[in-house]
Amino acid sequence: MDLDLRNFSLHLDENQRTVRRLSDMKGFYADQEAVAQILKESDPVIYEVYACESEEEGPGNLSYALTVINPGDVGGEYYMTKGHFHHKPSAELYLGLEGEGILLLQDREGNTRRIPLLPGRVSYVPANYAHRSINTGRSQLRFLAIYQSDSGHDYGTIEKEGFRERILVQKN
Ligand code: S6P
Ligand code: ZN
Repeated sequence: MDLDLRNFSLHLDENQRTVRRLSDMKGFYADQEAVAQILKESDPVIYEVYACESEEEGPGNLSYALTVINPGDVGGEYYMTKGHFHHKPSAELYLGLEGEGILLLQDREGNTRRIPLLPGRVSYVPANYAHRSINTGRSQLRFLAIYQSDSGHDYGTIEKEGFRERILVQKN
């Protein structure tokens, strides 16, 4: 993946792509009737991740990944990532590239915080916080994440316990 911020061109490598469809994350959404209804017709791509492992492996090295979240909602709950803790407490930087969204943080006690994910803005994920990204806009949300290569990803805790906050489409 090459990233040219001056021209805002992104060259994505299909070999590094992970696709998350609704069927991969059914239980993450609150409205199970809406999930079932959508899946009767189609299985939309919620987000994609293009991950780059570092050239050097082991403690002290960095990895980075580009995430693309499509616009949309499931029963009024915006498209979002699964969210995870890092096994090894380690911070992470997010750089917003396109679109608008929210970075939802939650500590081990369940306290939450919302941070804007916007183009050109660097958002900080402190160590020991679960983090989930939510696309609250009408276009794709794209951001680059930079993290320690040996962070490790714990998805099980969030899959089981969820986040205490849900980001819902505002009804006018
Ligand atoms: C990795 C970093 C991101 C996420 C990506 C997808 O530490 O936080 O690259 O992996 O945004 O989210 P998730 O929760 O499916 O890994
Ligand atoms: Zn992370």
